[in-house]
Amino acid sequence: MSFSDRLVERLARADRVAVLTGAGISAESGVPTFRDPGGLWQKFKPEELANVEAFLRNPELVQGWYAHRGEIIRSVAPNPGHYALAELEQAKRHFHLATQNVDGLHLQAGSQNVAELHGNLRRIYCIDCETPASEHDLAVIEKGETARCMSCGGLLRPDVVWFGEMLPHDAYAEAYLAARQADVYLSVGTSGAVYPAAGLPIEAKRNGAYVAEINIQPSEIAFQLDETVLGQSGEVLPALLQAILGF
Ligand code: BJW
Ligand code: ZN
Repeated sequence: MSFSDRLVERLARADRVAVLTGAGISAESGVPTFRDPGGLWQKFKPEELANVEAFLRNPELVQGWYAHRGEIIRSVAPNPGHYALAELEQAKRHFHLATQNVDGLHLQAGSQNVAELHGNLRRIYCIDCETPASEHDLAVIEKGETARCMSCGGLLRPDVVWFGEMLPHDAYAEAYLAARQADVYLSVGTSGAVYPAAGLPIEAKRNGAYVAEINIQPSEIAFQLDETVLGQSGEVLPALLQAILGF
C-alpha cells in the first residue's frame, strides 16, 4: 500500500472533506460485495433481484435474499476502515460521508454526518399502506412463504433503493453539495459502476477537489480521478489517518 505525499498534504490541510463508500469498505467485516468474485451478484443477477418488477414477480425470492443479508449484517461489526472515517470526521471542521451501503456500519462505528444513498436494509415497510414492519417479519418466514403486512396484507419490502428508483432526495442533495464543496474527496471500496453515486467523485474533481480512491483494484472511474491507492480500506484508511494526524 502506498499513497502520495500530495494526498497526505491535501488531506491534512483540507477544511472540507467528503467521502463516498461502497461495499468494499464492509468486505473486511464479512459483508459480501456485489461485483467481486464470490460477491452477491455471482449467485443472483441484479436484474433478478434489485428492481421492483423482479420483486413483484418473485417476492419470496427477493425477501429471502434480504432476510439472508439481514442475518449477515446483524452478525458483523465495523472494521478499522469504518472507525478511521469516524475519527477523520472528528478531525475536520466540515466532513460528509455518503454511503451506498445499506448495512448501517458507519453509524455503528460512530460516524455522524452520514447520508445513506441506497437506504437501509434493516427498515422494512409495506408497499401498499407504507406501514413500517420489523426485520423479524422478514426473518421468520419459512422458505417459499411471502412476508405480508399485518395491517393490510400488502407485500413487505426493505427500504433500499433498487435500479430505476430515485435516491432519497435529501440524502443525495447533501452528498452532491458536499462533493461540490470538498477540498479533498475520497472514494472508498466502490466499483464506480452505479449512478448517480459514481458521479459524486467526478463532480468533486470538476469543482477543484483533490480526489483519491481507495480500492484493491482500480474502479471504473479511476481514470477520471487524481490518485488510486491500492489496498484494503481497513489498512489504508487507518494509515492515512495516522499520516495526517502526524503532519
Ligand atoms: C475493496 C475491498 C477492500 C473489495 N477494500 N476495496 C447514468 C448512466 C448509466 C446508467 C444510469 C445513469 N444514471 C442512472 C442509471 C441507471 C442505474 C445505474 O446506475 N445503472 C448502472 C448499472 C449503469 N441507476 C439507478 O437506477 C439509480 N437510480 C436512479 O438513477 O434514479 C433516477 C432514475 C429513476 C428512474 C429512471 C431513470 C433514472 C438507483 C441505483 C440503485 C442501486 N441499488 C443497489 C442495491 C441497493 C440495495 C441492496 O443493497 O440490495 O445498490 S445495486 C448495488 O450496487 C448496491 C450498491 O450500493 C451499488 C454499488 O455497488 P458497490 O458498492 O460499488 O459494490 P461493488 O461490489 O460493485 O464494488 C465493490 C468494490 O470494492 C470493488 O471495486 C472492489 O474492488 C472493492 N473492494 N474489497 C477496498 N477490502
Ligand atoms: Zn400494509
